[in-house]
Amino acid sequence: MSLPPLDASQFPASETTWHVLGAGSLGSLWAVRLSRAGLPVRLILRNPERLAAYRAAGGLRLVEDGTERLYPIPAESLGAATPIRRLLLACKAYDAAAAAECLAPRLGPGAELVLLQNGLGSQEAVAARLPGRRCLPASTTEGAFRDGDFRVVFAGQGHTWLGDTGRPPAWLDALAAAGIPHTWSEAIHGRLWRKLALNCAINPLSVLHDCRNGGLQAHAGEVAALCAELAELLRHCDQPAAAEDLQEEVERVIQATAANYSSMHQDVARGRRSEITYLLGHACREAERRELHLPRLRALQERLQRHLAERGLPVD
Ligand code: NAD
Ligand code: KPL
Repeated sequence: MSLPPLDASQFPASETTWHVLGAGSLGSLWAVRLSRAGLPVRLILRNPERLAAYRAAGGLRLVEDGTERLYPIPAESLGAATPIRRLLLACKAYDAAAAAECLAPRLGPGAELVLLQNGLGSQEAVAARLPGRRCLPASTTEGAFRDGDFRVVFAGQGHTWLGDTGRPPAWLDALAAAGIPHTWSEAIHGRLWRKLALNCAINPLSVLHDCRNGGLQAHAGEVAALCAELAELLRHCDQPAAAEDLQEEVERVIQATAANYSSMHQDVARGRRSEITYLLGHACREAERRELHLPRLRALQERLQRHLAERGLPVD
């Protein structure tokens, strides 16, 4: 069977085309579902070499419920000139601003972006590079991981919240039709802050104690003290709802994910850069900006930075 061509230039982009930057875990998951629903999709890959590798691979491979399928979704490289109307930015937080800057000339006024980055700080950096475009932050509990080049495993059903204070875009219905469970949220910043606080309470300690999330049950006092400082920070950042019952939720998440290694633990164990700048780094910067004295959070950041530096990983 001959596969359809993967060259995006053979499929002119339309007003409704979804461009997806980053053929990694979440980008691939979104691209496949949008494409399966009959929506026009094109992937944006880093450079012509990655594009050639993608074509050689024949498309994206997604593994769902143990079954692998190939999806020959059209792709182009970052340097292409096609205008972009809708963009899913599906890279890590530390790559987001640079990617937005590269794509700025192709994103006309009124272009809409969904920002899938975890943590906080990257969304603002992206928006600053794209004045006049609508940047919608998102927070997701879906889980996926790469286990080969252009091969992604859908690991955990979840939900995505996205939004801003404007009117919900008409294309939300298409997301639902594509099987992407989501909720429009005007309070998206509160969600992002709450997730950041959970990540700050769990991820760094899981790295420093080199344990699965459940291993933190043996360090309950340390977790509780961190939660108290994180809740104080949230209240000073005008996020009182995100501060409510934080410790209880952290304990629930530790219990529910006891057998898992946190995402930061996995990054460090594999010698990969972590998103520390946009998680604990963001929390500490905001505390400093407000002249808040949060000694445990600061000490945690210093310990984590030392730990990363000893392993030759970026500390910020
Ligand atoms: P990933 O590393 O699997 O994928 C990111 C992809 O973006 C990579 O393929 C990378 O090469 C590509 N990329 C980076 N810069 C690029 C550029 N300039 N041009 C083209 N491609 C570029 O990352 P991921 O796991 O999909 O995570 C994306 C974000 O979602 C992160 O902030 C992460 O914390 C968050 N998140 C991920 C999961 C998950 O299960 N994977 C769950 C919740 C949140
Ligand atoms: O999101 C997480 C992560 O590992 O990044 C959880 C499971 C909440 C732990 O902080």
